[in-house]
Amino acid sequence: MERTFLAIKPDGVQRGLVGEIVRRLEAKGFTLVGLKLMKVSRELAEQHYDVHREKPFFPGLVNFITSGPVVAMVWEGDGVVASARKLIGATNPLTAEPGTIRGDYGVSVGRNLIHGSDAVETARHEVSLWFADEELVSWQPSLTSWLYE
Ligand code: D4T
Repeated sequence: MERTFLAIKPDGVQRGLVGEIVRRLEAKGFTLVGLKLMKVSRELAEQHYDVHREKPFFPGLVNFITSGPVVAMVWEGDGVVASARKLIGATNPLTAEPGTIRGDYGVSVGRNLIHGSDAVETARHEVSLWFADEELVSWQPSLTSWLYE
């Protein structure tokens, strides 16, 4: 089953949106297989955002993601990588569609509430960067036959 890495950023935690964001993913039908509240180290932040290292917003991004608690999560389900990106919405919350997390709750690209892996390969890399194998729980939700044909 496909897995993705999602992280509620410090703005999402500070604004009390952890429950609402988790609720949306659960209600959609995805399965939570890993979750932890953590203070992100500068080293992990720089590794996670390595592709943006040369961008002008990189230092601000690293400062922001290390500035407060982050809720790191792994979710599982058919097509979860692309679908979670749709639930999250466009990078800039001002242009994100209403009904998406960023579209409903954000106004600024530097405070866009949540990260989601952008491809299946990236998800594999990010899950292993943020979680040890023993922190992930494989389980079969009893609702499966009501979610999948
Ligand atoms: P993440 O990686 O946080 O899920 O965001 P996206 O996948 O939607 O967008 P991204 O990789 O292009 O950007 C990563 C991260 O950088 C912040 N950012 C981005 C910023 O602060 N200023 C900017 O101009 C851009 C483009 C927001 C998300």
